[in-house]
Amino acid sequence: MFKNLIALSFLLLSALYVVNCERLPKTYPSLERQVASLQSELENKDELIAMLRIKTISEQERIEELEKKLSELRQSSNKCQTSSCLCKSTELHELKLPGAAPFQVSCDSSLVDPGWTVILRRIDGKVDFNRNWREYQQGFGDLRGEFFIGLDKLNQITNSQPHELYIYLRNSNNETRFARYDHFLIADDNDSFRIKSLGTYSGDAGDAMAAHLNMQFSTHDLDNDNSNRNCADENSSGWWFNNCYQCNLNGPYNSGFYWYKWQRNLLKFAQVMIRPKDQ
Ligand SMILES: [Ca+2]
Repeated sequence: MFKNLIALSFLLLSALYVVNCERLPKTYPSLERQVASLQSELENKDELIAMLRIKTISEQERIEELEKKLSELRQSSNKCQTSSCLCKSTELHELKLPGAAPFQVSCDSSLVDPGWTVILRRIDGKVDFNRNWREYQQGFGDLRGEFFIGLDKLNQITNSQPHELYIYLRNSNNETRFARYDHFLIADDNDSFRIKSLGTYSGDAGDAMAAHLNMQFSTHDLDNDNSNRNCADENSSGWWFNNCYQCNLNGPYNSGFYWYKWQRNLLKFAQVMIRPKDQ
């Protein structure tokens, strides 16, 4: 619109000049200055429009970038709240995995660093760990005290995304050790919840789980061990027995609760935890 007005003005002035140039010789320099001024103004407006166009494109890019960040934050927040203990400090949390009914888990951020889901805890021997196959499959105990999460849940969680494993131990002298494995994966019921992977070991407790890698789970009523005997029955607990064990964190609290790679004495406390690996 503004351009059209300028152009129209220019035409009118030109026409006036043609018609009146002889009659208005004294006004000619003045008109010429006005035309030059209007042309200059027009050029300035063109520059302004070009600048505004650039600014608009830049703002659009910024909006797209912010929308992308918001979407990432939403995804991350969703992950935090549903599929693991990440972003949860302590206590209980309802875990939701794709294709599975939600269930409660115990979260821990106090022993090591944040975001761990506790899968096994031994504190005082109040809970009986001499259980049959069905009980180990479903889990048992008290999430705020001693418990085992259950083999079905271990299978579901470790298959939902890659997980690491952290085993925290304490003896009767209050000394602590740990064993960490960077890729923990448990098979399903059809493969008797075999330890399919432990990943790489690190820690100061010794790699006692190595003897149990690739072993299926055994209970007194389902012997999957590598021994001629029934390790679960002899040791009053379910575990991934081989022939029979280098560690048994489900063993009787006062007589069979061991991690031999550290010591031959009984343990006093154990907490086994898993957490999604950094992608
Ligand atoms: Ca056997």
